[in-house]
Amino acid sequence: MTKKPLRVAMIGYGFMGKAHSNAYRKVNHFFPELEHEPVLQCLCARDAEKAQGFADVWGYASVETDWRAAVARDDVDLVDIGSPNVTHAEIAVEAAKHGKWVACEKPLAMNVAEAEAMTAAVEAAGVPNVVWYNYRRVPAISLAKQLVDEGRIGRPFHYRAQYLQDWTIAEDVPQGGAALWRLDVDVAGSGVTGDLLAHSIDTAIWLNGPIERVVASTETFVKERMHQETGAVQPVGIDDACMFLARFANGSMGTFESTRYARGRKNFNTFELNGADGSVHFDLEDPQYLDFFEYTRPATGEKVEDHLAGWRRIHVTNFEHPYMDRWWVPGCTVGYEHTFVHALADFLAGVESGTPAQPDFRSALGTQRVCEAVLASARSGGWETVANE
Ligand code: SOE
Repeated sequence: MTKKPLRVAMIGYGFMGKAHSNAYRKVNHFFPELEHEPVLQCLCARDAEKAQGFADVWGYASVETDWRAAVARDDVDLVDIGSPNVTHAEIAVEAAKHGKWVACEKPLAMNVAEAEAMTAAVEAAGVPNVVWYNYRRVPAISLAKQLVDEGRIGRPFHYRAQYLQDWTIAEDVPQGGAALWRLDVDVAGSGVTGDLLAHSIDTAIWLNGPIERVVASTETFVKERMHQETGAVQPVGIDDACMFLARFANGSMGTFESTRYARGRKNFNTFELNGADGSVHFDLEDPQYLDFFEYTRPATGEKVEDHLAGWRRIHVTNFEHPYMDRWWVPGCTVGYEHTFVHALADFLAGVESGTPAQPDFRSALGTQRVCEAVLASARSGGWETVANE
């Protein structure tokens, strides 16, 4: 099949620039039926030398140092925003105006106002759009979604999520600048709420439906840090830790906790959903497994109440499991980078079939609304209603 070239302008060469570039390079090898073929057309970043270095390693055909030039190019079809959060809105809106497809790293924006403007822009332009909430594409998490859709959880009662890291405990970690912009509120928008809980919220909404109300508490443990770019010691404006309670539209209750101060936890992203008929549990530090407790067999309604009742540990590597027929033989695992390949494959397949893959900008706007309600509640101390559509 002759493929349609999809010429990509990648904005940013950090952690996500690498993760996305890897997906563009691999996707056609493992999803050969796709009609599109990503072409690494242009890498855009402010530092020309570093941008060229990255472009050389990954095979980008050219380099731009001004994102406005990159998004205006006639030889670019898709703009991928992998630069810090503060840049997302302006680039996305401009890219949409130029009729480009837009892929944006999470969280969609600094706040709801920006996310609304971005969503309006891509929808007005009618351009394909996607947000890289990659964890939906962990095979075990996709399997959890399948179990929910198959009715194996039944009436949901509880959803609990944790997202824990430990890399900002030292007081001499600066804020701002390369690799550390996540600590600078003017660049990141918020701390763990937008960076980590946004993932947990996206997964939760996907598995358990809309969140209606939240009550939250946040803490900033280290109050001042040196800013890497100015050398000045400045107040820290981000939330270092956040916990919140949630009420879902389906009547279930949720608890969410996130911090960058959980010593020993590197990327500990877990959730558990408990329903009348079953439960699922997932832990990203053990990502090949999904734990499932079956109480009611959906086909027969039979209750599993005998001496064999118990949690089942599913090694999610069989051909029957989501995405796993694309990779190796059963028992061989896939990892973090594959989630981006899956996300890209679903995005392209969605455009090609006419049924857009999720999460698109509108879906990510929903997550942004929950984040904003969480931060508002942390300030007010009371329950906040999520401004769902
Ligand atoms: C933060 O440390 C971070 O890199 C997030 O920004 C990513 O979204 C997350 O997946 C891994 O952790």
